[in-house]
Amino acid sequence: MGSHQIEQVDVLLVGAGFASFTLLNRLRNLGYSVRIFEKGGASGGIWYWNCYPGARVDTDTPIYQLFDKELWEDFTFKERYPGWQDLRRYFKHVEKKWNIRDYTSFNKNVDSAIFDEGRQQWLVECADGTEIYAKWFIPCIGFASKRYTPPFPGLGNFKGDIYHTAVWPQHGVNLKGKRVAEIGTGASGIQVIQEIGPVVKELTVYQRTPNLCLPMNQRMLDPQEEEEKKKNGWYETEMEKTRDTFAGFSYDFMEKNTFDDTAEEREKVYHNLMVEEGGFKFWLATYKDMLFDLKANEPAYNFWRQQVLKRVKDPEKQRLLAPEVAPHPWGTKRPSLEQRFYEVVDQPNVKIIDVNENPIEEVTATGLRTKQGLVEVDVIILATGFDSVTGSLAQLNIQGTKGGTIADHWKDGTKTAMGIAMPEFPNMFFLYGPQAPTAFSSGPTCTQFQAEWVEKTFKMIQDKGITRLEATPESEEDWCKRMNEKWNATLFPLAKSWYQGANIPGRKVEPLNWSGGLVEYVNTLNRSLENDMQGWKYSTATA
Ligand code: N01
Repeated sequence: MGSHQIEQVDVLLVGAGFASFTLLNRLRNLGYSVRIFEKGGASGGIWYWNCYPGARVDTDTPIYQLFDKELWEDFTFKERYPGWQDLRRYFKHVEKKWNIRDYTSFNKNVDSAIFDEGRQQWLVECADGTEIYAKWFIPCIGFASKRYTPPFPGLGNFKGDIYHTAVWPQHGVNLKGKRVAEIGTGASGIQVIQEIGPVVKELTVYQRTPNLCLPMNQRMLDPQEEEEKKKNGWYETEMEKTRDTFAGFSYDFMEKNTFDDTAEEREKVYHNLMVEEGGFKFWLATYKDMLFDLKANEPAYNFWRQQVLKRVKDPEKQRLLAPEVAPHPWGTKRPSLEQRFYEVVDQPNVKIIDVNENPIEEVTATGLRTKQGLVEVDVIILATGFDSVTGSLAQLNIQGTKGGTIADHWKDGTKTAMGIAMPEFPNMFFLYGPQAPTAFSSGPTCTQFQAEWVEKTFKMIQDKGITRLEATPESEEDWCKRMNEKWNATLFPLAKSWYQGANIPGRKVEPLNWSGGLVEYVNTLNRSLENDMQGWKYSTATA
């Protein structure tokens, strides 16, 4: 056979979720040829993989979607916090409206990308051998695409079924009447537990750190009411508000410190945020010093604990779920939004084992052994999370101009220029990844603001005739310094969390998400384009 013709595009996007959809639309409108390669069999990004029982988003309508009116004017979610099925229905809607499928190849697992200096292009290769040249390479693979399974001794010997929440079977699993072990109480674990607790025969939860959950206050949406809200401008107003907030929600911290209020006033504020309003307001619409000052954090934990104690009757479960001494400052690990979690774990068929007191010594053919003895189960559910934030990109063989991979670039610590690019990796941006507001923001909001900047940058690329664009080392250095300054001013370093990579044994503990807020983030991105693109070095076809 002669040499084969390799397809060439202007822009290759990896992953078929919010980020790549909005980028596809924007860049295609600028006249670029764009393709999406997606590893899964359908679009939805995390909502393709996250289809475990009870999986749903914890950002409320209308902001968990793309902000384009043409998309939301004729689509309405069923619930305030949509579940994975409804989110998939949404992605189908966007696909159709924007004709995305014609530009997307599914089951294309990108596993290598090498920058070809001669052509000034990326040669990208998939696991099935597909190759493509792209002038611009933009992975949009999120922060949770590398799952983590702890090395429990004997896990391979288990004769029953093992499922990880991050790769739940697309056909579903019937757990009715089964004896189930569930490991992990992060967002995925909490949702699984509250969903399956009522249907399984026995559920044993292996908890390492209690999740300081907040009530979701879920409700069905009334389609007519939503239509009214669309007509009277509420959707647009809510979406617009996200531009001025710390985390890209439609609400923000109060302009008040905790002790500006009396104890009685505080109680009312906390009650309103946690019980009446629900959702993340107790976290992100509270006193502005709660995440910065340990003293200010204490009353928040105490209030939270009293609410939980009211809902859990079993004293041992009270001790494990809402301990007298806070496991970490409130809000420094991701709080989950629960629907009926505390009532479900309080059921007699649900048992909690604290793995700090009783580590999992061994998984046998029939169950899990701790020093309390063997618990025999039919199914093990691993809700043990991800090699979060950096794992997604670092697992790929993406080689920069000096031959090293991204994992090599980060061998002494994660470093990026503004959480969107890296020196030595020209003509490449990444969205919703390390050192961006990522896990401290609402996903669609963060990615849309990043995509707006990418669009602006591509306009400059066109205007200036740029063929190669690379972040400067100074820009990277400056960003890492600012990452640390912002992080160290908060209470976040005090929690052993995946926000700083502390969930993976042996991994360097370091800030992985920008904790300075979205507004400052977007301003920094924009400033980098000023003064003839001061944060970047570039060359043009004629240079
Ligand atoms: O993962 P996690 P996740 N032995 O890392 C425990 C998004 N998300 O899939 O806390 C025993 O949070 C670990 O314990 P500890 C969202 O951003 C969103 O739940 O480290 N246990 C923890 O309890 C979310 O925050 C949605 O002490 C072990 C759990 O496993 C992020 O994804 C839904 C262990 C892992 O929790 C990740 O969520 C789902 C060990 N050796 C996901 N190792 C929504 O929108 C780990 N654990 C609602």
